[in-house]
Amino acid sequence: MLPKDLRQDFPPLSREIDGKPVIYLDSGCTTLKPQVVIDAITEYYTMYPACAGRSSHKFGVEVTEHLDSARESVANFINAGTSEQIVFSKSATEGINLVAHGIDWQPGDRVITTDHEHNANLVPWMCLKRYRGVEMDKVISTPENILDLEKLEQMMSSNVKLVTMAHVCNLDGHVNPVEEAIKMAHDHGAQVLLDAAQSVPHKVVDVKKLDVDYLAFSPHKMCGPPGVGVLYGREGLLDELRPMVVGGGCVTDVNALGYRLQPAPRRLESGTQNAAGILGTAAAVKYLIGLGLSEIEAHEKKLNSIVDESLSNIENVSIMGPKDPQMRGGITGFNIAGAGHHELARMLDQRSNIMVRSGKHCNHAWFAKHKLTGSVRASFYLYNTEDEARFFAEEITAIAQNFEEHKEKLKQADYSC
Ligand code: ALA
Repeated sequence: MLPKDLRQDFPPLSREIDGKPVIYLDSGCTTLKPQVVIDAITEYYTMYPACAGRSSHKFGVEVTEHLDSARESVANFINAGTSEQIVFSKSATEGINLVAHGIDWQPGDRVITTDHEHNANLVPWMCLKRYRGVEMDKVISTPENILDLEKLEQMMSSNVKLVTMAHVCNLDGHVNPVEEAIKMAHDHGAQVLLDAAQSVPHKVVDVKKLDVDYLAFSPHKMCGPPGVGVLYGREGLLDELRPMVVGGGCVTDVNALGYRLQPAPRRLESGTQNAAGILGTAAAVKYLIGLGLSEIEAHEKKLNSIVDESLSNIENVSIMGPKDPQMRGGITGFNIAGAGHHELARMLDQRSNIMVRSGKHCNHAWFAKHKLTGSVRASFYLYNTEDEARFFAEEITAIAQNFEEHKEKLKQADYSC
């Protein structure tokens, strides 16, 4: 069980807007940050606001030590063998690009991804296809939108260099069978990159147990600050990636003839690092470990089941992904027949400060393929309560029963402000 008083850790949850509390259900996009994370960021600016890994004065040494220890915490969090296997980038997107542009692609090499990837794990491969001639294919998912292992097996061949997929889908929260996919890819001599932006914040992720080659995730989706990403690489692999960005920090030596790159991770971290963000990330990791990832996962599933109990009985509501809410983590993606997703999101916001995301959720290709203009997505996290889940379900039920009337009110409210 999560502690009952943890909501006090999140300053925005004490806000009231128009006399009503805030119900934040957009954690799949970015989470709220607890005070300990805000404090860690502030500590950098107030105590040792220097460059890490550069200057030998006291501030420089302090910040370098804090960053080294942050790298250690992040490595332990996902059970990476050593902190050298952790690269700090500016986002998970950048981490994925470091792999995409770092691998030594040869003519005829192929990448296999899936048909439900977020743009961050699709556009980099499209880009390789467009500019470098790397072949790229997508596995068509099962009717429940899950990775189809049989189809993946049929697509594997000796020229597949990399298989990549989301660990957890950002549209509907389903977990892909990544252990089986990783084994299959390795049996065919391919490496695997997991986009773990929607899994690492919500469940125990152990890179050794997964036996994965690369894994990227986003601290800002797990109580940390934006502007930092994490890329994990299996021992030895990061040293083989060609740096995408070079300059200060990635070299041991430069002379008139050339340069010598540092070993990983620094060869992939050119430029001054986002020290405040990395220290905030370490604080977020500590916070999540203190609560327990298994407890967080169980809590989110409970909330999703509460919502599902009501929504699955409403005729004009269609929920995305697997039928069983236990298979959708903390995400409820849905549509109401005849109702616009953006209108629905604005209604929830205007009526009751319920903040959800609407649209294509940076997953344009999936919506294009299914001829849908978008969906509404409620994404729960550790600070949401059962009462909030029930209230959200009641609000959707009320709107679904009489969308047109609510739409009228939305228009009036829009014109009045
Ligand atoms: N990946 C983010 C989301 O799903 C942007 O909302």
